Amino acid sequence: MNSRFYITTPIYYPNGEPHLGSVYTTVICDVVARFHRLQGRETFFLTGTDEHGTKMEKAAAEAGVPPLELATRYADLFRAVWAELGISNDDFIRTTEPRHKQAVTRIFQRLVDQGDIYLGSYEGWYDEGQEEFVTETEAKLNEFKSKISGKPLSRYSEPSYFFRLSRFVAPIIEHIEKNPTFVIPTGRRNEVLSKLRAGVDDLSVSRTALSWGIPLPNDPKHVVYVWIDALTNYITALGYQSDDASRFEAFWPADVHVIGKDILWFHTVYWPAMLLSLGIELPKTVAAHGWWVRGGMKAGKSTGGITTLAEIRELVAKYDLDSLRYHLLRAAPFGADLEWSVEEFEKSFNELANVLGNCLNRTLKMIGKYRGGVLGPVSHAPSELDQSLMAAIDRLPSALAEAYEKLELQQAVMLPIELARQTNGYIDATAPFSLAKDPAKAAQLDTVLHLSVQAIYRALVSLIPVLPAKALEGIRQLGVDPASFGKDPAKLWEQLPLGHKVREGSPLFPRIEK
Ligand code: ME8
Repeated sequence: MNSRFYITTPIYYPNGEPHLGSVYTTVICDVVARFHRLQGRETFFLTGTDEHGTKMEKAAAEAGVPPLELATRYADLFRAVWAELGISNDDFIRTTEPRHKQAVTRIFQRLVDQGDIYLGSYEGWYDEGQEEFVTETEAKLNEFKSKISGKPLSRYSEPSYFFRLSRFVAPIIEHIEKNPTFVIPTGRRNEVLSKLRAGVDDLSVSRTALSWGIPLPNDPKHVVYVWIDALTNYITALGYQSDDASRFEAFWPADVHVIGKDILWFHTVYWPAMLLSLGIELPKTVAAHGWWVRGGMKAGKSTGGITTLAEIRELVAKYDLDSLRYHLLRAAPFGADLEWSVEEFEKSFNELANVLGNCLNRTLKMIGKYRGGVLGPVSHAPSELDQSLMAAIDRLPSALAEAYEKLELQQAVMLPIELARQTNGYIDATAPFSLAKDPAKAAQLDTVLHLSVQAIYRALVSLIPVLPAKALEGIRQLGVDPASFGKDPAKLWEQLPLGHKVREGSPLFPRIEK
């Protein structure tokens, strides 16, 4: 396993508040980044804002402020919200920062030097919402409306520089075919492959009709069209084409770009093509998650129906942040669409309370009552039930690592809960309260208490990336100071020693008054 890990979110348009969609992607990345940090990998987690282009220019005009002012207003809000939600990003890039603009200029010049840029004229259909030119066939197919927002497409004609995307189609197909995890989930991979095989035009990469962008080094009447400007953030933030490229050397290629499926094509075709032209390695994985939908349509700023920042804040205040994080990953397998409902959220919250919280609580109570909080041995031949719980405890670290590696995130968050569920069943079946009545069964009682404590401890450790506050609170109740983990990941998976003393507990997920 590589000792470094680099993960990115898309850079969001700062033309409105963060909402459930951007929170979803960002929380996914945060959980995965925290997992890899916990495993001892040097991790770099990048997010940021995409500030140039028609969309920003228009939003600014509507708000009656210069584009940079609008961008700054919302970029600051994004930053503040990520801090409020405990997001552990290592950097936040804004595409209007000098470090980005300077590197993009150099990158563009390199594409020119490679012979991959030529001047042509663009005429065609354009999806304003997506900032994307649409082919004649596709436009016709959707009755000249946006596939995403349903709004009418616009007609454009202007001189434009083109990037020789067509040159890279064959190598990209080959790369995707040879690397089954380059695009995940598999359904998305097949989608990209069949679209690629149908043929791809060269890509218009500059605009004259737009002034809000980075001027081309070779022809400043044009500005860089948004996708080159946006996608390159993943390397400019690492210092590519700057005076200090050490981060780029250390962290590139990215382990995973997490994106919504709306921007799959750009990340799996345009971006690799640019990288191939620049002679840079391709990212290892582009992982596309599903959409939060309402009434079958993608929910969003322009399409509506998206759970707002205010609603998210209200929920976090009423319940807690960790439960929201859990729910976002628990709600559906990675890649599937999701529909928000408070009832579904409450189911996840209750699962945490009734399975995890309850398991911790009853374990602490029992060991307190029967053994003064001190962990005894497993000193008799384990029963089948004991053995099955031992095996589950042993299996969890590798099962967890595999789930995170494959980005099976619903699995990753549920595996520890399943261990707690099994432990609850084990406690029900072994009935410690009746074992306690019979002095001849003291060794059996020790075993039940021992295994229950080890199991809930392991479940909580496994949940640190998902429930950073609650898991540590539970771990402290178990009498362990999380600081004692230090930097050695092996420490995490150590079992509690005999004679270990737990503390008293209080419910991790207190019942909510309705
Ligand atoms: O596309 N469900 O920015 P953007 C799930 N700037 N995720 C959603 C969502 C929904 N309903 N709505 C938004 C851009 N998202 C470009 C990206 S990257 C080099 C440039 C999330 O502000 C999801 O991650 O429109 C999606 O990919 C992203 O927000 C789009 O954010």
